[in-house]
Amino acid sequence: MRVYLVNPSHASFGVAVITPRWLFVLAAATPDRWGDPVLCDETLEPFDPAQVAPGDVVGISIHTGNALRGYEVGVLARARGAYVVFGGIHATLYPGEPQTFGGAHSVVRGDGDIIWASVLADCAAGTPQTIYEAGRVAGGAFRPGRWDLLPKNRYMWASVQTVRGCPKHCSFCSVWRTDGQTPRQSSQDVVVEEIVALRRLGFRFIALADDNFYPVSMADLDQAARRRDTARLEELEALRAERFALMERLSRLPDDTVFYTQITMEAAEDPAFLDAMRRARIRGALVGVESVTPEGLKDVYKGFNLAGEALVERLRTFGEHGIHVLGSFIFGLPSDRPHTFDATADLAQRAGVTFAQFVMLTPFPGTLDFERWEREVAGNVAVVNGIPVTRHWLIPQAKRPKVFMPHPVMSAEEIRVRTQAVWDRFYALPRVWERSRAVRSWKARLAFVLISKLYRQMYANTGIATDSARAARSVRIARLIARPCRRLFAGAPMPTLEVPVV
Ligand code: B12
Ligand code: SF4
Repeated sequence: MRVYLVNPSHASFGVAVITPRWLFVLAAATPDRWGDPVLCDETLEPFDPAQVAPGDVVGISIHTGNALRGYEVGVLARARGAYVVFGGIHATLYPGEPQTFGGAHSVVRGDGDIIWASVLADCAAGTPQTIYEAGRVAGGAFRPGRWDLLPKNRYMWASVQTVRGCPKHCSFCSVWRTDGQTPRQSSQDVVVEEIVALRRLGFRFIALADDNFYPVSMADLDQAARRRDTARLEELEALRAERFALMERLSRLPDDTVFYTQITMEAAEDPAFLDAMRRARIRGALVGVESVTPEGLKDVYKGFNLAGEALVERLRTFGEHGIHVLGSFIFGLPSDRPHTFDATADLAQRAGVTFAQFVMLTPFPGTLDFERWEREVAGNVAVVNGIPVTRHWLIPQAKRPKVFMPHPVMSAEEIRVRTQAVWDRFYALPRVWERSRAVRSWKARLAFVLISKLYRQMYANTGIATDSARAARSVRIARLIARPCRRLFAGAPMPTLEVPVV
């Protein structure tokens, strides 16, 4: 019995930005008795079903955006006589779909780290269960990835996870519901050993695939203190202390290592935390700014963020401590108006964010926004190819409409055009060149420009373009830029690197 793990994608670039972590984690969860699993990341090249033999197991991971391609792969694999098992966030939210559309024998809901061995044993015995309720694995039980199975020279960044779950409850995000609101922190030994394994292979750039790298804020500590909840206070302080301890250990890794994470802007309230990040070489972070107005923040239940000038100050604080911000902004919030677009573009510039992404408010399954939207359109839902748009991910890619939250005063097209204009403005060459001052050498500035352009092509044009010609052109351009970009990220392998002693 051979084990295949497939990361579905309808577009292949030959080179990818970040390693899909689940592939390497599930590979590590595959017991030795089944041999090394065959890994296929379709963002590199399409899966070839001809290699699958009857009785093999094909594990497929789906998020909402790639679910339909995942179902195609499942059907092809099942036709070859394989056992087909789905997992990932979308399968967790809609466990019935893979059976209906993807030829699934089984669906795993939740974390696969521990249950995968039982799933494989059941398949080998010919008795796969329809559903496996795997739930949330404790932080100490997270598996490190099998990086020895990584294909050479294909990825720019590797991904390591230090914490799963987020205590917030933003309306557009499903993380707090699927991964939970209790942060689960990975063992520091596992994290450091994984990074050393990656550094030995020549990875200098590592994305920390965390939901929120700052899981305990001062407000959380104050609240526990006010309530005289000693147990809670101790628990939060321990979580926080662990973060500092992890960062201290990361700071002992080779000087040229660069980390990038996702974090709430609350982190800038604590200069000691930002300094620890800088020492740990966490050089950049995606910060969910979402909106520049208090009304917008209220719309998405993100009142803990700042707005206006206080926001500019807070974002600048990251830069002052040597941490580059990738600001993530959402357009199409109920309180947004036409002037919000320019105000946001101006603020992003003034706040000195190094990169920015401007997304349109999208009802992602599993979120509060999705539930509200599904309720509101019930009984009057548009249908494409016989499929209601509330299940838009099942509509073939070529006909799939972009689905955005309806807005009280602007049409989706108006929001799209204005959003595209903000991307154009932020990533205009003179502005990118101006921002590239954030790095020192000419080589680094050139790399900065290339990466800005790649980011824009891979993200903005393919993500929000409506016409397929523009999206196809973006894929071609991204493919061209991707190869030279990968070389810019590669470091010299350090095969003899030791795990730093505690
Ligand atoms: C890191 C990350 C990214 C990175 C890297 C992506 C990559 N190449 O890996 C970047 C920044 C590029 C990214 C981009 C996007 N992301 Co993202 N991302 C994440 C994040 C924070 C962590 C993912 C991760 O690596 N986790 C670590 C691995 C080990 O966990 P895992 O994938 O969940 O796998 C475990 C289980 O699910 C299960 N499992 C998974 N697959 C399988 C398969 C089988 C067979 C089995 C048995 C088990 C199993 O076992 C695994 C081990 O426990 C998640 C949040 C989250 N909590 O999942 C969002 C998340 C996946 N992203 C999300 C979104 C929306 C996006 C974007 C669409 C954003 C945008 N607006 O454009 C893009 C899409 C990119 C793309 N085309 O794939 C959403 C997905 C929502 C949904 N319903 O699909 C999430 C959940 C965040 C959110 N806010 O809700 N993302
Ligand atoms: S802070 Fe980030 S990860 Fe946490 S719920 Fe909000 S959007 Fe999701």
